[in-house]
Amino acid sequence: MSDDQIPDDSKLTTSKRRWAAEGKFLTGRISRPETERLPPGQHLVKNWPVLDLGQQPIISIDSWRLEVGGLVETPLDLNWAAFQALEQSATVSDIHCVTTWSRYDNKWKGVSTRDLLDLAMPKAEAGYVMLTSYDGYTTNLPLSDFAAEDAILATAWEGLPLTRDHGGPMRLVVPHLYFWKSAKWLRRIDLLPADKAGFWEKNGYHMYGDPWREQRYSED
Ligand SMILES: Nc1nc2c(c(=O)[nH]1)N[C@H]1C(S)=C(S)[C@@H](COP(=O)(O)O)O[C@H]1N2
Ligand SMILES: [Mo]
Repeated sequence: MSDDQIPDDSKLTTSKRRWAAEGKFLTGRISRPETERLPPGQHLVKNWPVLDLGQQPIISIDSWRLEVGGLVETPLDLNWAAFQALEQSATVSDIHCVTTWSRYDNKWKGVSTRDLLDLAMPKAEAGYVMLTSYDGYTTNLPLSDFAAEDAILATAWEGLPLTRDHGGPMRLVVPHLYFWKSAKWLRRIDLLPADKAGFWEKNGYHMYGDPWREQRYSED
């Protein structure tokens, strides 16, 4: 068999190469000097407060699913075993909540959003992401921010399984945006052509939510 035969998966290979070549992943993260570590209007806490809509869903590992749909070449419907079989990553990042608390140096383990996107392969028209959680919560962000280098689909915090109150068994962590973008109990990721408001965004929170520009509310 010769090397120059076109493989069966040529379509996937081509689109994966195109996705990588576009370098979309590289545009989302702005690195900031250490002196600006604490964003304006924030104060540091040592504990980790719990904030949500008040209903903390109980999701057994057996029934857990993560779906990825919308503008992707390969829609995904992963069960827990399939998710655990993906490459596992570790990150350390700061939390900035719009209610003014920040918490430094949180150690996360899970699947990087980039590794998940490498599987699903966003189409060229995909520019935004809508996240939907098991409690009915939704939130939106640009694809390039979702794909930030340190964004992670976290299953562990400080070496222990993520507890239910903080979004276990799996939550998103996008550290460079206010923490309301980091959906707990994540169940579905949809790639969209245009931005669409999620739960808090429909209720007056900012569509983007950059802590360093204090984008707390839509008028900020
Ligand atoms: N599914 C879901 N995710 C959510 C929320 C929610 O109500 N439901 N609240 C958001 C808000 S407003 C914040 S500040 C953080 C809080 O995460 P924590 O409780 O782990 O601190 O989760 C975000 N993710
Ligand atoms: Mo929040």
